[in-house]
Formats: sequence, structure tokens, C-alpha cells
Amino acid sequence: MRRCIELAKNGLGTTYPNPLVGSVLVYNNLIIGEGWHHKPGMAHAEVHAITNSKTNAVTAKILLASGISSHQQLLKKASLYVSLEPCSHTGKTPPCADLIIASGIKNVIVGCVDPNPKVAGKGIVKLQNAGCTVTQGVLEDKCKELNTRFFTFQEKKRPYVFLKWAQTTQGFIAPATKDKQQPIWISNTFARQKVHQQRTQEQGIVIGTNTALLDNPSLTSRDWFGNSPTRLVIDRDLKIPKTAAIFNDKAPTIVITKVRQKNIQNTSTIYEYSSFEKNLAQSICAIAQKHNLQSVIIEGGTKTLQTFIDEDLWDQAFVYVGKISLEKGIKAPVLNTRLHSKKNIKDTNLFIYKNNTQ
Ligand code: AOF
Ligand code: ZN
Repeated sequence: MRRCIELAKNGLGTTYPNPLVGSVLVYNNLIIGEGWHHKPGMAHAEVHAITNSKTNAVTAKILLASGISSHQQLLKKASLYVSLEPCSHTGKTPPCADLIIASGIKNVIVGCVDPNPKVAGKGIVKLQNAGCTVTQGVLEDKCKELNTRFFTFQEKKRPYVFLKWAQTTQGFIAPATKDKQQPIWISNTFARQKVHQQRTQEQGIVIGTNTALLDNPSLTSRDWFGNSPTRLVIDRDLKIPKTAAIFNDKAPTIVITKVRQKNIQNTSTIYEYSSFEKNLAQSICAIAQKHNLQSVIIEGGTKTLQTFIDEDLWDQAFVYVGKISLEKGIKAPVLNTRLHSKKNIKDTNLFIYKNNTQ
């Protein structure tokens, strides 16, 4: 199951809206096939594992050395491990449970139940009704953790929320005044690359009006290969000029505003109304949910980040602390949470917090 999780992680950033899933086929303690889900609309992990077993060198060796006559006969004696319950429904692809049954596999080991209401235990029942032995809940917590975004989205009906900011050791996220409309770099280039890597793994990225006006960020993934997230910008009174980098054509942008705006079809900027009276973070999450964004990074500034902290609507925080020194500046948000872990990225420290109340 640990290998299933490892394989599944290869799909990080490309499986949306589908979960990360890995699968391993085992005979006599030897892996004879493995695979993971790559992209929506493409084969599920179990399909890859079974297909891979046909051409796997270990399978060939076993068939030569044992009295097992064919790959088909070998599958009858093999065990299939999968980090998420095999699906029972026809979506973009046929049900994996049907394939497993048709392949003659009798022993299936499942990490966790699929929270998708179309599956939700029905895959396991289908296998059991066909005479398969199903063992459930192996490394269950780790398998759920693997798909924490998918689970949060399905069960809490909101995206998984990451907070992210960079601050100086004195606790400033930006100087008090700036003469140029661009970000001041507090963290080092390696940390910045990590930030861009994370952008390729998440579906949405949120900033407030001041950040758009003062930093003019484009919020795309330039320093890492992969998708750029959908940009969500809070612009209550539509103050951000159309020439701002956030409106470039590199990714879609959702403007959260109090001004009733008509959406023009086939443009990459979408306007969504929010009353701005209370619970703004909740309103942003509802908009992200509506657009099927399973995870969002709250990128700043302090006011926007503090809104999510005050409404207790966040799951993980990434705080980069860089070496540069600022005499005066804009204070970083305040998190009253115990530190979860810390990483050193050369001279930038990354502090990771997890929200225990969620
Ligand atoms: C599995 N194995 O590797 C994955 C599963 O539209 P489809 O056919 O691709 O179905 C997507 C749903 O299937 C997805 O929402 C989730 O419930 C399940 N994903 N199931 O047996 C896999 N990725
Ligand atoms: Zn499936």
C-alpha cells in the first residue's frame, strides 16, 4: 500500500478533478504489475496495474519458473492493492470493479473508501458479491491524507485551503512603502521555485485588491513545469485596471466583486458577486467550489490571509521566513497554531502549520 501511495503521487497536479490513486498487483510477495491514475478521462490506476502485469518482466519470470500456465491463471492467484476503493460506476471510463472481476483477481486490498457518492462503498460491495475477498482500511489515514483535497471537497463541500506568505525574521511581509509595482523578494530563489511547484499542484490562487495593485503579480507557474492555477482576485469595487498582469491570458481569472457585472462568454475573466457584508472567506470558498476548484492557495496580502484565519477557514499554512531585513513594514498575519514541521531551503526557512480545528 505504501508503494501504491508512492505511485499515486506521480499524478499530483494532473488528475484533477479526479483523486490520486496508485495500484499494485502482487503474486507471492513479488510485484507483477503497477500503475497510477494520470489524467481525467484516462485509465484508472487498477487498469494500468493489470495492463502492466501482462508485459512485466517479473510476470514473465514467474510464468517460466512456476507451473502456472498463463497470465490469466496467474491473475487468479494474485492480489490487487489499491489506495482508493475501485470504482463501480461508468464515468469517463468503465468501472474498475468490473475489470477486476473479469480478470479473475480474487483478493483485493483497499486503502480507503471513495467518498464520491457515485461510488461510496458500492465498488467494494460489487467485488464481494462477485466472490472476491476485500480487505479494507490498510494504511487508511495515509491513503486519505494523499487525497486530502479530494476528501475535503467531497465531504466539506469546499476547497482545501492553503495559506502562504513570506516574511522577514522581524515579521514583515512587505516594506511600508514601495516605489515599484512589483513584489519584493523575501525568500530565496529555491523557495520561490517551490512556490511555483505548489502552484502547479493546486487549482486556485487567491489575492486581494492591494496585492494586485501594489505587486501586480501574474500568479502563473513560471519556475516549474505544469498547470497554472485559476486566479481569484478580490476586487470589491472593480479598482484593478484591465492591464494588470492578473488579467493576462496565461490562466483563467475570477473577479470577486460587489459590482453586478455581466459575464461575457468565451473570455477568460469571470465575474462573481459577493455581498462583502460578512464571511468573505466563506463566500470565496463557495465561489471556488462552484468552479470545481478542489484546492486554493491564499497568497496574500495580510488582510486577505487574516480574513481566512479569522473565519478559521484554512487547512495548512506555509510560512517562508527569509534572511532580508526590513526596518519597517506591513505586519505578517497572526497564526495562533502550534508548528507542525520546519524545512530549511538554504537560507530561507519554511514553517508549516496545520489547522487542528478543521
Ligand atoms: C478508481 N481508480 O484510479 C481513480 C478512481 O470519470 P472517471 O471514469 O475517470 O471516474 C472518476 C471517478 O472515479 C472519480 O471521481 C473517483 O470517484 C474515481 N476515481 N477510481 O477505481 C482510480 N482515479
Ligand atoms: Zn476506476
